[in-house]
Amino acid sequence: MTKFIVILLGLGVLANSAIAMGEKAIEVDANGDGLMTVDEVQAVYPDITAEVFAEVDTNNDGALDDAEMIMGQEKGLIPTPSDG
Ligand SMILES: [Ca+2]
Ligand SMILES: [Ca+2]
Repeated sequence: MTKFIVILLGLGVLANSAIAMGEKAIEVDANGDGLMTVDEVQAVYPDITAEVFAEVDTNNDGALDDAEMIMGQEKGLIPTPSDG
């Protein structure tokens, strides 16, 4: 029974962090189309240059999807919410 509760708590932590990432993506994605253009990114992170944006935009379609955004944050190219 205790083990079952621990598993439930673990799932809860995972779900919360996933929701937190989703909220951040929505915040940057001003028009809600699921992609973050350079204008949308710079509105939230004015320090992101076109060069940095292009580096994060690994498939070169001119916009960042959630996977590219998370990868950019993991590389330290895009500030994460915890950076303040
Ligand atoms: Ca958008
Ligand atoms: Ca892209």
